[in-house]
Amino acid sequence: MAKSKQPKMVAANKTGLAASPSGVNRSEQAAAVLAQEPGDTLTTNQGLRISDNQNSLRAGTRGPTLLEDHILREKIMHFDHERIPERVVHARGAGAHGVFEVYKSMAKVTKAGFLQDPAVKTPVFVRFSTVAGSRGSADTARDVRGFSVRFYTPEGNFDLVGNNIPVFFIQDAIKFPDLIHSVKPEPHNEIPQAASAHDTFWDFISMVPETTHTVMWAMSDRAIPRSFQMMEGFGVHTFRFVDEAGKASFVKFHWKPVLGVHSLVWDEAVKLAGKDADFHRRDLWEAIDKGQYPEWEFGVQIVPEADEHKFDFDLLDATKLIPESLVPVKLIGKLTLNRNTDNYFAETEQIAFHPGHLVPGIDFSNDPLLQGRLFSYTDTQLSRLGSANFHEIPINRPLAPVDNNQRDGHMRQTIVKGRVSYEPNTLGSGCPMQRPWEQGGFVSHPETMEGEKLRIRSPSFADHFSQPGLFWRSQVRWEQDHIVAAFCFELGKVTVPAVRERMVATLSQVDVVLAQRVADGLGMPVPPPPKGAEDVPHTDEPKTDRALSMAESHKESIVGRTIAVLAAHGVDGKAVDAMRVALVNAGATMKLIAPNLGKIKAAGGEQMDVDHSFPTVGSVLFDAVFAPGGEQSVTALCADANAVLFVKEAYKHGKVIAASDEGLKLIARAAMSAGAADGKFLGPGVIAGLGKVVNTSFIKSVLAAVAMHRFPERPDLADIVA
Ligand code: HDE
Repeated sequence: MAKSKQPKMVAANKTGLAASPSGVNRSEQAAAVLAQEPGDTLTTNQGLRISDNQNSLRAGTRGPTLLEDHILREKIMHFDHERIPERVVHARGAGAHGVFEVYKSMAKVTKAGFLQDPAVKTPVFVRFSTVAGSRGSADTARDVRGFSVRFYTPEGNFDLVGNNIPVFFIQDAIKFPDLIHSVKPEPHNEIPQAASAHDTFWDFISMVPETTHTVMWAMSDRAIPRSFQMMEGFGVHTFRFVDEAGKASFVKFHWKPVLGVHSLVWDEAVKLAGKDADFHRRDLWEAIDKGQYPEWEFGVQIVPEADEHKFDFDLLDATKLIPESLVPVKLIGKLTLNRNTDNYFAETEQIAFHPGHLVPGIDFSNDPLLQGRLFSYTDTQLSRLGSANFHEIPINRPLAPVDNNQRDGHMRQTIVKGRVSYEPNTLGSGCPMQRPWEQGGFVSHPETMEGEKLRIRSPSFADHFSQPGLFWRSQVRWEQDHIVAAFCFELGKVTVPAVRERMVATLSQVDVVLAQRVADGLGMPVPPPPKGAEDVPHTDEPKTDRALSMAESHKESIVGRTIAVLAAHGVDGKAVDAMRVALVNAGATMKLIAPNLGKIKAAGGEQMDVDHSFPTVGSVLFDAVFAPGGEQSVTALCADANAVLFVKEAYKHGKVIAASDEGLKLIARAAMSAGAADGKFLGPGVIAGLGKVVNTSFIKSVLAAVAMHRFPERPDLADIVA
């Protein structure tokens, strides 16, 4: 019998996280939780060593199983209960650990401890999600993405539970269940999964004009990001910063991705749902695994309290953003994700975010949507995680000491000693004691309140169309084209004509050209705006705002991009190697795709490993395509329908197509098959390298083109058959 080894117990901090690569010292929490590595002896949950895990206990070799088999019963019982209810929204998510560092002290505006010292690395856990789909749905559905960040600060957990879209559909929390019921699969038949393109969603949206702004964003390519690493994050609501002296200012929170903001195109997103439903979570996992840590800069828009009423919109209205042209975003820190989870369920599934998890120096505003969220998040954790003690699950434990008089409850973990569990007390020397603001206690910002008790929407929330118009006007032509196409797709799936009509009438209040183009796509006239539309307040200032367009995003880097190289036997191996070196040095990944797995023999006789065969992948999984030369290879690929489709699709999706030497024939073959004018792909983003040698200037142009991300402005895309 093998010598039995004790299970290795790894000391971890209170969050249950083993020492992080960030070097954050959390050893003082080490005693609280032990993360475990698998040992070498199989046991029951009571530590009993198991001698046979293959056969249940039965009466005779062919007899019935005995109820006595406590080992079988324990194992099956645990298995039966291994699922918890999925989140009612944001069910599908992916998470990772990291650190946050502030650039310089923000003491002038907030006393929040983690925003004071650039030398401090605050541990974080981030969870990205889609909203509507179930846990097993596809990553690339058209949807808002959740962007939740937990800061484990010495003053307690601060959760910034945001989205990748800066505004929200509704103004008042009381409408949230209606909104979500409308977008979720319809209740009678549970169809469709993870999609807003159905009657009930558009029925609701077309009846509730305050949704228009967020709907414009949701119909843009922001709702189909290329990667979690390439999307922005927003706190959405207006919060407050409060300084040591108690002076408050309003603040909006932003996350700006270092890799820029980039998206998929719709046809790609649809195909990806089949080719790789885990496209986004895989991308995040692999980036961290490779040490290419995803980064975002933390930004704030600060508005002095005195300026609260200076805007054409209400700061408390979550359907409005503050245009960056009016209040610039100040970048104040950096978030780096540097460690994948050890266990998806224990960490990503069990983390329980809450917008009410604050630290002194950060406070709420009276946004009625935010106020409603403050009830919902604790409430939902009770049914999801099953106990009032969910804060004791390792991923939810604050680093800050937890000391109060709460005891007992389902699955209580902490054993608090002593007989005192009340306050005030003398038997426990008055402990634990409350702390005033000066000693780090949380004090709600004192705000003067007066008014009648009413169910009413403030008239300052009434302008539902100015900002959707600003968003529309700020998009470049191809972005507008994609928005029109998305509306045509979604409303085209609506079966009730009256819903389509109401929605197009709504769009006519945003922009007449938008409404006309969508109406044309749906084969209907633009209906007149609803009664009273002329009385709705409206402003066309500012005219545009650069920050609203993804076309303006920076495009200097190809980090995180994956480039497909199409090859068969006889490929120009030198070209492949030269490209591989250049891409890897620039932080990208190259994959060799061939008709079959295994190895191919290059023209020079060298063997090359194939990463994927054509039938197992598709161009949608890659950011760009390179077709190297080699007569034999190119001849084989030109005769391979999968290879030709690969190039056509990549072109149709606006991706870089590069070819050297005979590789150009494959591009020509694809262009011919795609019905391109004169049998040519016109570009931009089509890079041809002539001659046998793949030289520096060719490679440079390929890298520069990949950094541009996509070329959706290609004039011939509509004609390409792929
Ligand atoms: Fe949420 N939301 N929400 N939400 N939300 C949840 O809490 C809710 C809203 C957001 O990665 C739930 O733990 C109400 C805005 C994210 O675990 C639930 C209202 C924004 C996540 C809930 C809103 C968000 C959630 C479901 C209207 C952007 C995923 C599971 C008042 C600022 C968190 C859970 C994670 C999750 C309620 C509106 C973002 C039911 C009632 C606005 C990113 O409590």
